[in-house]
Amino acid sequence: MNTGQVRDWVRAAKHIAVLTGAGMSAESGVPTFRDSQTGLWAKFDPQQLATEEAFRANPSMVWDWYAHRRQAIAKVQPNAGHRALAGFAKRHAGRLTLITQNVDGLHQRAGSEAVLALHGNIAQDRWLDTPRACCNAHAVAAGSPPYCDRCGNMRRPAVVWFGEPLPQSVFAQAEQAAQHCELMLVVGTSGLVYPAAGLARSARGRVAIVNPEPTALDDAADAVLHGTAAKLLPVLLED
Ligand code: BJW
Repeated sequence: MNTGQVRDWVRAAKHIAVLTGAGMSAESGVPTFRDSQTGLWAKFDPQQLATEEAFRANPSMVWDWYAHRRQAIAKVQPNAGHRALAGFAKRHAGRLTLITQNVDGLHQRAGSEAVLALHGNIAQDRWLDTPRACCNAHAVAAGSPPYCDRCGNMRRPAVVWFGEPLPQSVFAQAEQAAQHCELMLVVGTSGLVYPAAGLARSARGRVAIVNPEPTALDDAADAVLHGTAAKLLPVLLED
């Protein structure tokens, strides 16, 4: 299947859902998770970093890892793929629903609105334990991580770790978009993490994958385009 065919599907579809993953931001300089040489987890076991259990066992190590990533993300810029998605949505109001697993905020910085961020936002924090009356912004003591100076409740990154539920209403909107779309573009994800990957499997319309490498979702796709997000999306989404 070639790029021209998928471009025709884009033009014909009344509603398009787009599911993005870490590869979407690779050309902005944000490392992916699972790429064997450069991925964030090439050197770490995800269960040692991206779980509540890991955070409770070693809060400063996990907090510092996120702090380092936050600083790196603040220095990068959206790429041509992020801009192509934002531009298409502006030119075609109501036709595109953007669902992302990414926590980097680059879609939003490119101008995409109403992004369905399944795995949260790395720039934000929340309380680890249900906040008590004493836990408020005035009582946060500096630390790694910061904590409530009355009860010790810690701040944690507002992202979704393994074993945690996705934000319910965000996921419900994503499911609805998958079930109503005529075309789903699946961009820059390995397709290994659920329930996000299940959205591609339950899409009502055609599914087209954009990825330089094979993915775990290729068997569910009507088209697999082997190329990068920043190169292919501007071509697929041009008028
Ligand atoms: C390019 C490119 C370029 C490179 N252009 N492309 C067994 C079966 C099924 C499910 C499970 C299971 N055992 C456990 C589960 C559940 C678990 C899961 O899915 N585990 C699997 C690993 C097996 N899922 C969960 O735990 C989820 N929660 C849940 O299920 O809750 C249930 C529940 C209900 C009620 C109460 C309680 C619980 C939560 C999942 C959370 C995922 N969180 C992370 C970390 C976020 C925070 C952080 O950033 O640190 O999200 S994990 C990590 O993976 C991150 C990503 O969003 C996610 C997906 O990764 P992604 O985006 O696909 O990246 P990569 O690196 O894998 O792939 C990059 C791709 O880009 C590659 O394909 C490259 O080729 C490509 N690429 N350059 C285009 N230029």
